[in-house]
Amino acid sequence: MIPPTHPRYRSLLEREKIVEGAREGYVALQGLIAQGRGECFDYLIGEETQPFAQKAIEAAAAALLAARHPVISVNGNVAALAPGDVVRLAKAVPALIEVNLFYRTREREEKIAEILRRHGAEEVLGVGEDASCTIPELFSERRRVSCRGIYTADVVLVPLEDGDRTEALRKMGKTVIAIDLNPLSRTARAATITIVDNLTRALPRLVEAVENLKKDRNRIQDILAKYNNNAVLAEALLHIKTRLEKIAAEML
Ligand code: PTJ
Repeated sequence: MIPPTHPRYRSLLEREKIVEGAREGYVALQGLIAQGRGECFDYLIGEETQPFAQKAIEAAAAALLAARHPVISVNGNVAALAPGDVVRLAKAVPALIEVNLFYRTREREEKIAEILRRHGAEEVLGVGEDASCTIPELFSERRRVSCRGIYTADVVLVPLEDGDRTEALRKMGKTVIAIDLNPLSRTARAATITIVDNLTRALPRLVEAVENLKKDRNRIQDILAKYNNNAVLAEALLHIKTRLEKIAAEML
């Protein structure tokens, strides 16, 4: 039991969720490593949603609402950390939900779909035979996708992703929204919109941004036209640099 008064309560709780998911067999063991890498970047960012992330969240909301066929891709870590927020977002947009795994097994797919259904998802794509379309030029198991989902989507939200698939989806002409705490990752650089934030903070804010923008749809095109992903990534790196310089100066 982690006491709620612990200064790193939230982070430790999230770590436990990932460990529990691995024990239950739906989080890949590599997901433990991914979580550790994320924690490290979260430390550097300051464990708070920063203005560059909020800017990307607004743009992501605009892209999702402007989409003809938006899909949210879910892997093991996302299912462990934020299944309820994924379903809330899917309902708010509305968007389809698809399970898409790097370390694919039928058992993991089914367990993840079951978790999403338990959190209110009506339909979960990408499980078993449903993943019968292929993303060209992609060689991992992620290449198999639902023909009704990611394959035909125009906008795909990929929280915690690998760079190869982001690049392959971009080559197919899709808008890719990534949530990745590492602003240097290939995913972060290849995505159309990168939210450099913890998925557990970003998703509730994204739901809120979608709800607000739905009431003011006239702003959608303007937000998208003004958005510059490279500038957002540069802001994230400069934020880390300035923050570290400040902390170092305080130590001297
Ligand atoms: O469930 P599967 O089989 O699809 O596998 C999922 C993982 C995450 C294991 C797989 O996609 C993978 O190996 O990912 P990577 O290459 O380790 O990349 C994960 C990225 O997510 C890294 O850049 C981390 O910094 C970032 N990350 C980790 N936890 C979070 C995060 N970003 C946002 N929020 C987090 N909580």
